[in-house]
Amino acid sequence: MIRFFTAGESHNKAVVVLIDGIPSGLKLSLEKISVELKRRRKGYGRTERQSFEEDEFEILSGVRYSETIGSPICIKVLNKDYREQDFLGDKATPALTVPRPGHADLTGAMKFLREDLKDISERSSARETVGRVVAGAICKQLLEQFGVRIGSFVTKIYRVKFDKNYLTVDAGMLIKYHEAAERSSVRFPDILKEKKIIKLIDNVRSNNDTIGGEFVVFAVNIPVGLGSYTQWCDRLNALITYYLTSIPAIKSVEVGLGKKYTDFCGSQVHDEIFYSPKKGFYRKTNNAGGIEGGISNGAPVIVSCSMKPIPTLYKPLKSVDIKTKKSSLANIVRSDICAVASCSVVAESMLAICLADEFKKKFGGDSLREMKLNYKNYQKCLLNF
Ligand code: EPS
Repeated sequence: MIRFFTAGESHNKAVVVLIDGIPSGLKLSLEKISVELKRRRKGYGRTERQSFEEDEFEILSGVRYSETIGSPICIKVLNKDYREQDFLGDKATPALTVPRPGHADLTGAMKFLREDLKDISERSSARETVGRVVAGAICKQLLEQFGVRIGSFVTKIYRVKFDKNYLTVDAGMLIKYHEAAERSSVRFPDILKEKKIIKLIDNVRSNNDTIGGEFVVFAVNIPVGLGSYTQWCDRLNALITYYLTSIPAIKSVEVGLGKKYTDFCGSQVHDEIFYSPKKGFYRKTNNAGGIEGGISNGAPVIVSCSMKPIPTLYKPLKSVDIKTKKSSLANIVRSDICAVASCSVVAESMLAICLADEFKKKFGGDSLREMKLNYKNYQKCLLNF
């Protein structure tokens, strides 16, 4: 099993991630981890925090001479915006007492019985996702060993939409959209709409508001057989949805055609099955998003996520002071205007972690060598199916 936990607050010394279950013998590229962290920081509409954070990281355990050894991997990512006065010595900064609607401030303070909302916001901040991106970068490297590639592209920012059909069996097409997104400052694959989106973000910024959007995250070269229908908690669609909705601000996840399935009759939407001795069983369409009966069917796994507008607003909403109980405007703190681009990178990481765990369950093994042998054997079984 591959599991991970993060620890750390947004302005404390560091965010730490502990990843357990990565098999031994995986050569780790630190450069690839840095690249993923850099991708997370990018995106037009983010705050100055992302321009000065360097996400310098240090491996504390589980790796020797750049190779995993099977023990838990612990990695620390430094916060350049460390605010010592908020964490050490006697309380030096005034308490924040007016919760932001839509954020964890009020529910968190009531749950943990805290009087300073910073106790909540410091940990519930999306800064925590740097830890997920580090874990995801390692899982991506594990999946690469099996030819799996993960990518994403933004499909909607506020009301500007990417209108091409992305539900395809053509891995090359998905990678093309991903690569176009990589060249865009908002990770939007239709370059003709980029200027419009930038203008939109500028307008929203001048109105002191925020906007959300949608993005697609996908994985290609996934073998048949990950996940299972035999137990509710093993269904691959359920697991992927769980991993992705755990990302702050994600409000919905749709597999394949998602809620659009309801616009059609069954005969119009189910992906018909074909066979050729060369390809084996295959489909020409991919409305299922690569998953049938809770099991991967060999087509690209395609999932769409929606992200709400960030609730930290320069135009604060009505709220109530938790100390005085008087009506008040929410606390104003630094905020992103639009973070959909970064969120898509975090989603790639979460999908990578989920799929790496499924690979481990299906192909087992404490070492990469063992895992590869099991993978090859299963491919042989399928040839004779
Ligand atoms: C974030 C860091 C945070 C926020 C943002 C995401 O930094 P700071 O609070 O210093 O500005 O910019 O957090 C949120 C959007 C949120 O709602 O918590 C990051 O590194 O991603």
